[in-house]
Amino acid sequence: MTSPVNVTVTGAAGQIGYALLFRIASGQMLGPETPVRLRLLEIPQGVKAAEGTAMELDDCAFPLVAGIDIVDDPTVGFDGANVALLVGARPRGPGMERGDLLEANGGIFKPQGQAINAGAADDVRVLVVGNPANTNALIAASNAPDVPTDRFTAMTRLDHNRALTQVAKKAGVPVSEVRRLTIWGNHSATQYPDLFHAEVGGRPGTELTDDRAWLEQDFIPTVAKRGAAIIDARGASSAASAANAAIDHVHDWVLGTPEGDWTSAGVVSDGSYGVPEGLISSFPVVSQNGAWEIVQGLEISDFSRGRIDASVGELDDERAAVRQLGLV
Ligand code: NAX
Repeated sequence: MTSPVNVTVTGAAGQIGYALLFRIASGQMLGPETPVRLRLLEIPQGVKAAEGTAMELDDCAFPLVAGIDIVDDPTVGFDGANVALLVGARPRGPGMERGDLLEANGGIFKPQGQAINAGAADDVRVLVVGNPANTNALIAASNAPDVPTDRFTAMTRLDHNRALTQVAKKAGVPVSEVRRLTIWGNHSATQYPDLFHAEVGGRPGTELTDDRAWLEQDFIPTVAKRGAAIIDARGASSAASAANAAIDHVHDWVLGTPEGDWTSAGVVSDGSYGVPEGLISSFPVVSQNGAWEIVQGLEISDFSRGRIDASVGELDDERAAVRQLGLV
């Protein structure tokens, strides 16, 4: 057996943390041969609940778990981390403006970036789940100058998975027959789920995009507003599906994406597709040899261009706001 991989999960006592840790521990994220040492990072008020989660992890007697630590200091939490899942974040409170939200999250992701820079393992891979995920990832990356920026990613895999199922239902095919779909831009209501390059049941996705009424009034808003629909139905935000997406993202990052398909992830832009360099934006990506690569050469229709630009514009505004706050 290989030596254990150090996995740090922030917000470990929260609802996504609770859905996530057991799946990591069971081997679903890094594979059935890879032992994990779990580090649960919480704020002091969350430590007791995290201890309860750790007790339950103990009670599962997972053979792959090499140890569990519970900490409230990011410097300790990220020391030696190979995989860091940044789930804990500050939610938007009543009357909070976007600037206040970005500032509050800067207070979390700036010190976490610094702690990753100071002590994480050389091969650290970071996935930011906590919202606003793209800009939180940008803040963390900007405060970790010694870590390559391509190790910082933001989660749009939940949006990708949501889109897969909507398309499969519309076309009456299994989810496994929907390929090469893309989420572009920000993990927010401006995100753009793109079907123009998709293959659905062996047929081109444009057979679906030709139905503009469905595309614009049903598919795109259903995917983009799914989070709000879940809150409305469940009385709580997405948790198990968010944890599942985080597992998928890290699994594919480390172990590779399937041949002939791609997925979506928030990765640092190299200027591809006109997305300003340095923004952490969702793109079509493949993972090879443990690194994400943006899929190149896709033709972008006028319809897609407008939608991508709108979402990327929002990311640009967020970057300007956190620059002004001195966070990046
Ligand atoms: P919860 O409120 O259940 O849990 C958050 C946990 O984070 C709490 O236990 C809290 O004590 C902890 N925490 C807060 N600040 C921390 C810090 N500085 N260090 C360590 N821990 C800290 O939220 P949950 O439902 O688990 O959601 C977590 C985050 O995921 C939220 O920001 C949420 O908006 C975001 N989501 C992102 C999604 C995505 O697709 N990218 C989808 C699901 C979810 O909405």
